[in-house]
Amino acid sequence: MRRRFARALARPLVVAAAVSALSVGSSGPVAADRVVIGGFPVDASESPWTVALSSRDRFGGTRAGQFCGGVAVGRSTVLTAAHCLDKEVLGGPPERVRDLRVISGRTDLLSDRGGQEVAVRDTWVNPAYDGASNAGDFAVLTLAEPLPADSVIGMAVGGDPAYAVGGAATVYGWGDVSGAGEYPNSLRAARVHVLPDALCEEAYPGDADGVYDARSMLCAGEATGGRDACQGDSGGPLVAQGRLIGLVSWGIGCGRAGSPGVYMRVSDIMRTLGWTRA
Ligand code: 4AZ
Repeated sequence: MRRRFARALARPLVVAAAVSALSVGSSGPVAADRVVIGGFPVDASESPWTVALSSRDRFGGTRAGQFCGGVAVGRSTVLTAAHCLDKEVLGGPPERVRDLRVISGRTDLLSDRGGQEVAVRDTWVNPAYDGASNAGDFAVLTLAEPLPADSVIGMAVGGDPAYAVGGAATVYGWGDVSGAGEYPNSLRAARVHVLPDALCEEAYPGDADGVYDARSMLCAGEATGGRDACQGDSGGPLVAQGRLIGLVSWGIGCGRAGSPGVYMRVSDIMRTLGWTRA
């Protein structure tokens, strides 16, 4: 089945139903071998810059209202995917979502303790974002209060060796672990590789699912499939050599050979925003 990136997110009730039916917590047997897709459990302290985007009003309280990922690049600045703030996802413009928050430093979404929840004071969605091609899929959130200084990750500037094809990278999130709507309660990570642009250009030449643009996007996963981001991971970090290189954005399905994950290229986000230094 071909699955567009925003489908599950656009139907929050599907997410809520899947959660109560499946309970794929880190203690469950299902979670042991399949995770983000093909991943493993991590503690939030190992990636303190990975945040959950949350609205309990919109997505229900079971998993603290988590619906997307994000990454702290400044104490009060979080990057996420533009499609996470689509009106189809949020039911209206982001400023109408009264309880839009980021949750930082919390591994298990079922626990009300650990880490902190910080209100989003302002949202800026890239005006060039195009939901048809998936171009420009990033947004900037400004927090009402700063996160601890050690919760911030540095961004890899253009030309950083962290972007090198073949390099190891890790993606983090609370997204679907199977591609069938199984949302874990605890944070996961998957080890992937930066793949040649040609693989994504071949996989996504420009049909209804999106167009791979090597300048602004980054191709990652495993050529043989198996490890990948999935629904609910969007906006979260792809990290290589300790620096942020990508934001989870889109793809067809999850973990399938021949359909790698597509990420926003962080160096291009920086260029667009006029951020010259990490
Ligand atoms: C999503 O909807 C999503 N396999 C993110 C990444 C991929 C697919 C879907 C890539 O958040």
